[in-house]
Amino acid sequence: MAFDALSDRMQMALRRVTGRGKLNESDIDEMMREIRLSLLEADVNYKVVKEFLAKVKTEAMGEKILKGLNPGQQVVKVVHDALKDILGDETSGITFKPNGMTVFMTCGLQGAGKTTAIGKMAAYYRKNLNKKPMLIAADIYRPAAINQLVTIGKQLNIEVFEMGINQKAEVIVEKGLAYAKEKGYDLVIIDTAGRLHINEELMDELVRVKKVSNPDEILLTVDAMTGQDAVNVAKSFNDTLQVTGCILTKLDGDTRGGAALSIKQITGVPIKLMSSGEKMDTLEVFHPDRMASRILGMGDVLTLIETATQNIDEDEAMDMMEKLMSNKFNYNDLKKQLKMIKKMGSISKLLGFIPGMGKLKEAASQIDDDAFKFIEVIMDSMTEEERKNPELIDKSAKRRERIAKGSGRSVAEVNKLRQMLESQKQLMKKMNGMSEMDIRKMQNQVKTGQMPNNFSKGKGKGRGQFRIK
Ligand SMILES: Nc1nc2c(ncn2[C@@H]2O[C@H](COP(=O)(O)OP(=O)(O)OP(=O)(O)O)[C@@H](O)[C@H]2O)c(=O)[nH]1
Ligand SMILES: [Mg+2]
Repeated sequence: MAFDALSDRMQMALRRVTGRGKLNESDIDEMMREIRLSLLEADVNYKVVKEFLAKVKTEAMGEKILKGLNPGQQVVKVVHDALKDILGDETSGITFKPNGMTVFMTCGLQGAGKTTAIGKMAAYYRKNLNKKPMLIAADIYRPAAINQLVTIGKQLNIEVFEMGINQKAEVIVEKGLAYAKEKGYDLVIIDTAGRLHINEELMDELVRVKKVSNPDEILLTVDAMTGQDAVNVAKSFNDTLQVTGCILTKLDGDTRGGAALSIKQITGVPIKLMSSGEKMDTLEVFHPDRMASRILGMGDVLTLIETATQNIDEDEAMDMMEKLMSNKFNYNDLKKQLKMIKKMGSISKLLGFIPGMGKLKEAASQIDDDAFKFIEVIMDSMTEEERKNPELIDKSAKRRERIAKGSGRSVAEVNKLRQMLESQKQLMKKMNGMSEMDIRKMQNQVKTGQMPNNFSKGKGKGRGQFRIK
């Protein structure tokens, strides 16, 4: 997974200070040394590293911190905020025209993931904003490039405007836009040719495409795997085209983090979207605060909830949350939950979002669909009363035997399932700092699109435990 090494080292550095009642300057210096190494190793630009450390140092050494309660946790918050700042501070939205046709133009190096990201954006905004997208194939240097976009369009059932490779890119774009307008499309995304290196001729072509299309967004795709080299590339694209945002791609790969952590600070171009897979539904809005939390192992409950609400009925999800919190969770709920998980995607991906669960990710990636099946079979062989009142099963060995027999599974497996229910409850106890009102508040913010980005210190003794305010 992306940023694993960075994340591990940062967490190690923080462990030096979290949970400590008192901190002196040398504790902080040692932590800073480790953070510095972990950032440089992740190929973060040295200027960014320097600024980052200066910021952490000033804040962490502040009088308030050293005299305050739980200084360790306060330092974690300082590091989190500094990391969030270099990632871009606030979430940068994508601009849509209030009425009429919005136009996005893409640019980027060869193979950075432009064409793939175009398909993903079209699918994402169709699903989430009800847009009617059309794509324009203006990469005229390889016939295969047009075929690739056409294939993606077919797969998503989205129209692709193309005129082969014998017209100039700007001519295709001009005609494409006129066609889209006539057809009533309200989002047009232009695919452009990739460059191996920055090259004046092709840059000029992009300038001409920009001129005829007057795009609302000029999105630079940046391969997260390329480290801080990506920053120089971004700089030259930005100098010529005044890029409005970045799409960070291939975050599913084993990237170290250099590009993600350097690009905003050095070029001023915000990362707006991130893509983490070859499938068409792997695009997400980039939230600097959540990314910072993820890197520091603070989990990402909000993204989890957003993913959940995108794919399942919101009321059902909140109902489930409330049940989990109230400790009334039973087998019927577990059944529903498994169904939801199946709808949302892999369990390991979801676990990565929950605080403290990062380490379980790998274990969970081994859970396969077959395991789900046997769990379901066992639950099917419970009576409705048993499903509603798990303690009936806990209390009676006879019931457990009957259930095992009825499902054709072993008693040990039945017991495994009981443990699973229990661990779900335990998991949620970890989040028990949230009252029902907080949950509702959060739910509303998720609904209205304004996410809370403020983490507050937990009251617990645990190291670096943060709760959503
Ligand atoms: N794993 C992974 N692969 C990706 C991602 N985005 C794109 N790819 C793959 O990267 C390769 C290049 O992607 P394209 O979308 O064709 O890149 P491009 O920028 O359009 O390339 P050119 O048109 O040649 O300039 C393809 O094999 C994609 O499947 C991603 O987020 N994760
Ligand atoms: Mg392409």
